[in-house]
Parts: sequence; C-alpha cells; structure tokens
Amino acid sequence: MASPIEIGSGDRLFVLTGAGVSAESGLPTFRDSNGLWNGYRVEEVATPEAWIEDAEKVWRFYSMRRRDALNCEPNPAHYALAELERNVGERLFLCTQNVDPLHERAGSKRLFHMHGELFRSRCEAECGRPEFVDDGIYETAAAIPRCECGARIRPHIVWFGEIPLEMDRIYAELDRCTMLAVVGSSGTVYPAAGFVEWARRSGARTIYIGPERPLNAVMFSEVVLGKAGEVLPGLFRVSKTQ
Ligand code: BV8
Ligand code: ZN
Repeated sequence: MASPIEIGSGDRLFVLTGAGVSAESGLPTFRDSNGLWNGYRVEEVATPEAWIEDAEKVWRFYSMRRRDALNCEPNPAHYALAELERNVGERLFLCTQNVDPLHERAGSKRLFHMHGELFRSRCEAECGRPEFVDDGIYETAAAIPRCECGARIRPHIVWFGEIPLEMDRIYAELDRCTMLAVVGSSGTVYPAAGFVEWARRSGARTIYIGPERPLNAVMFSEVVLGKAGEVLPGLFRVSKTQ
C-alpha cells in the first residue's frame, strides 16, 4: 500500500489524468490497444487530414467510442478524485486528456477536458456557432449533421496536430500548483506529457500513479506503481487544519 500523500492547507493540486484512469471501467487505452482501436489506427483517424479525406470513417470511429462510453461506469479512481475535490475544493484543478464523461459521472465538477469531449460536437467551419451537447451516432456520410451555415458538424475533439483547449489556463494552474499528480498516462502525447517538467520548474512536487513507469518517469519526484482504482482511494490525506 503506497504511503499516503499529505495535502496541507497551503497546497494547490493539479491532477492530470490519461486513458489509464478509465482502464478499470473497461475503456481501452491507446497504448494497450497499441494505437489500434477496434481496427482504427488512432493517429490515422484522430486527425484533421482524416476528417477532410473521410469524414464518414471519423464519425464511425467516434460513434463507436460514444457507444463504448455509454456502456461503462466510473471506477474507484474516478470516485476518489471526486472525493478529493469535495475535500480541497478550489485548490484542486483536474485536467483530463480523456474525452469520456466518467469523471463527471463520478461527481467531479472542477474538471477540464483539454482534448475535448466525446459527447459534444461543433461546426467544422467555426462559423461562430458554439459547441453543443450531442450523443448522436452517425455512421454514413448522409447521416452527418449540417450546421445552419451549411458546413458539416464534427466531433468537439482535439485531434493530433490541433491545439489543445485553454492552454493558457492550464499553464497558469501549473504555475501555481504545489503538487502535480499524473494518473494513468504513458507520457507519449505532448503538450500534456510536458506538464510534469513545467510543474517541476515552478517547484511543485510531482507524482506519477500507474501500473508501469511512463516514458517521462524520470521527471517525477515520485512514482507510485499500481492501478489507479486500487491506489487512488485513500492515497491523498487532506489535513484538517484549513
Ligand atoms: C499539439 C483526443 C501544438 C482524440 C488526443 C508530428 C505531427 C503532428 C503532431 C506531432 C508530431 N509529433 C509530435 C506531435 C505533437 C502531437 C504528439 O504528441 N504526437 C505523439 C503521437 C508523438 N501532439 C499533438 O498533436 C497535440 N497538439 O501538439 O499542438 C501545440 C502544443 C502546445 C501548445 C500549442 C500548440 C494534440 C494532441 C491531442 C490528440 N488527441 N485525444 C481521441 O481521444 O480520439 S490524444 C490521446 O492520446 C489522449 O487524449 C491522450 O492524450 C493520448 C493517449 O495518452 P494516454 O492518455 O497517456 O493513454 P495511453 O494509452 O498512451 O497510456 C495509458 C497509460 O495508462 C499507460 O501508461 C498505462 O500504463 C496506464 N494504465 C493502464 N491501466 C491503468 C493505467 N493507469 C492507471 N490505472 C490503470 N488501471
Ligand atoms: Zn457553422
């Protein structure tokens, strides 16, 4: 059992989660499916080029992901992070690379999806229409919805080669955190994989939690090896002196 991590009244926590936090809920990770997701190569389908070339294939991929996400439940790791938020409130910033809604379903509120969200869509032409909640399943070109402006509706997802959302806010939170915990991320994809270096530079304590050492393991002051659903419950001990 990992020794508990004390959270003092002056601590500000930045938690970054990756696909590993949803693994015990039954959602495949990118690595474990070695980039193959039910036959799709993620780098080939999660890109603006794929969208231009074959929007129908992209929507089939995300429709499958929507189905997968509807058929699974949050696991103890998601619940532990929602509990942590109840204990430390606005001193926690939970940033996820995941597009699934499991953190929300476990009760997390102070949550940000830096790579977008599976159940939101937007206009491909950025005509000004804001992104919107959408749980549609679109598996043919004819089924792809149109915006009032005539352009096609696309997933509100950050693809490879696109800029993650609200990076300024993320870097501001990294600057002021005293502790960065990364849960279930292989450290393959940037800029998320570089957050640990950013946090170290501002003097934060950096902890990795997952069953295997990530590619950027050397950047962490501590590595807690284990499954998130087993390690996270009880890992953080919030000091009562507020
Ligand atoms: C950007 C949404 C500039 C999509 C995602 C060449 C050409 C073009 C770009 C690049 C290039 N070379 C590098 C780049 C940059 C590129 C990149 O990093 N590519 C990689 C492949 C090298 N990055 C980008 O394009 C990003 N944009 O760089 O813009 C910029 C930068 C900064 C500032 C301004 C501008 C955009 C990247 C976003 C892509 N979209 N998601 C979708 O979901 O369909 S990324 C997607 O893959 C995920 O969101 C996540 O970020 C990433 C997968 O990583 P992980 O979450 O870590 O998952 P993984 O499977 O890898 O690891 C799982 C881990 O869990 C493992 O370590 C495992 O041990 C662990 N685990 C398993 N079980 C458990 C567990 N842990 C705990 N408990 C368990 N039970
Ligand atoms: Zn439009």
